[in-house]
Amino acid sequence: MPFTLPALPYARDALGPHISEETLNYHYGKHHQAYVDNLNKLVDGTDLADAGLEEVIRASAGSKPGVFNNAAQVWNHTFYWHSMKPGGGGEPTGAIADGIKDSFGDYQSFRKAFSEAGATQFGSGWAWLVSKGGKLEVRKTANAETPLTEGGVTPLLTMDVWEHAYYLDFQNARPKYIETFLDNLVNWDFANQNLSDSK
Ligand code: MN3
Repeated sequence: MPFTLPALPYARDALGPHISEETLNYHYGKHHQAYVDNLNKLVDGTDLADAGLEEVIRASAGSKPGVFNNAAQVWNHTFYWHSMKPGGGGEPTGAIADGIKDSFGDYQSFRKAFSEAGATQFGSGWAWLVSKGGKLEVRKTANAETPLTEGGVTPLLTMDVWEHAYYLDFQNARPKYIETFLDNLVNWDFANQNLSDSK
């Protein structure tokens, strides 16, 4: 079964004015689609052709970089689209709010750590909020790297900091994009759901 591009959880213009329809047309319609298409070409006729996406990611990590990069980017992007929602942003509620207080002290300390992870990821990559052993942690990963390959870690939320995620709307101002992600887009419902599923 070939991999397919998962549907966006909202319309391509729904994140405006923060992230434009034009960005979604390229980022979702071209980049994410290309990772799906490349992955299908790379696994066609191999023993991974019928494997699930997460299985392909784990099986190719460290051994088949072409397959890994495309498979992980398919997964990371789907996770990223769900990490945002129209009318999102602001301080979390529910179990995530309690977890952030418990693990970081307060929301502002989390915000600082997450923003720094995104801003200091040199070149392309991702910033993450993950759950590990009952604590919440912030991570940054390079290129297609994903916390999925790390045992005992549940990704809760991600932010794409590849230039293609923000260049059309923010040009080189990655910190402004990060601020916008946190203030106007982040989907805490999704993070709460992932935290709840991990227990
Ligand atoms: Mn991207």
